[in-house]
Amino acid sequence: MSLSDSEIVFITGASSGIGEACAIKFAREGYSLIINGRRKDRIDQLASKLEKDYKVNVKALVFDVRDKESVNHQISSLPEEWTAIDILINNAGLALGLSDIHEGDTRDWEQMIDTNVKGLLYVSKAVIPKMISRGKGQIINIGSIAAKETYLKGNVYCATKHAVESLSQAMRMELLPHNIRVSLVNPGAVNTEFSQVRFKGDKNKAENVYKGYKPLGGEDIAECVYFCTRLPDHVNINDMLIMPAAQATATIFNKQ
Ligand code: NDP
Ligand code: 8X3
Repeated sequence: MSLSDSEIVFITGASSGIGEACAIKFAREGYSLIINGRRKDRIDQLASKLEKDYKVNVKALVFDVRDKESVNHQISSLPEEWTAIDILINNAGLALGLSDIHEGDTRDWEQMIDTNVKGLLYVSKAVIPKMISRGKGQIINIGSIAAKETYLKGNVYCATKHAVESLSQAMRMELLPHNIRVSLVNPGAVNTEFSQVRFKGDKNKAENVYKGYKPLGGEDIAECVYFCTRLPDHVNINDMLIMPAAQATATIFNKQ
């Protein structure tokens, strides 16, 4: 399908987990994709796979969402035919560490705040003007159960996701006159690279998070994100919370 005949979806953090699953879902449905992540090898590999398997148009954009200049440069340098972005999925994000606030590593705090909050803002600010000029668009922000609850030792990560919830509300209000729909999609436990990143490569700790119950997979969240985008134009999902059936709250699980 040519670029002008398909909608364009831009997914940040598509090199693994939920973002990658969204990329595969939207490619399967025939969308053109702009995929982002820092790991160039992963992003290039995914771009080739999507082009080959689904015969879709893919643009790989390797940048760090924390780097404002890079975000602006990469998005403003998109070839004209790639600039009409219909759907932005702000997914890039991470948790680092799990510790009481007085024992937290300030570098971890900075990276979480810079990625989950400031990165989301930089990308959104670079993409929204064209949506406004086209009079349409949709933004899906990936929040978390951590946007709804604060749990012990989750302090700064939870705060960043609460900020994502607040920013989603702000975007929904301020972009309303411009016909831009904004959804917040909040997953509970999803088995991705999330815990490997949080525990800095400690495999045992990471695997333990998903033991004794069936967690969500990235593809479960991709289905929900896709659902938000396929509703009629007069319908918007403001806020969605998706949990494994075996998880009631951020910390209460039915583990066998
Ligand atoms: P993964 O670690 O599998 O994926 C995270 C993605 O974000 C990767 O593609 C990573 O790519 C990208 N990323 C991280 N930092 C940056 C950065 N600075 N610039 C660009 N890309 C970046 O985890 P998930 O798929 O689980 O996480 C995706 C989102 O879902 C996050 O926002 C997370 O907070 C949220 N979430 C996850 C849950 C879970 O249980 N897994 C539950 C609720 C929400 P790269 O390293 O190549 O840059
Ligand atoms: C990721 C899920 O519960 O670790 O956002 O915060 S949790």
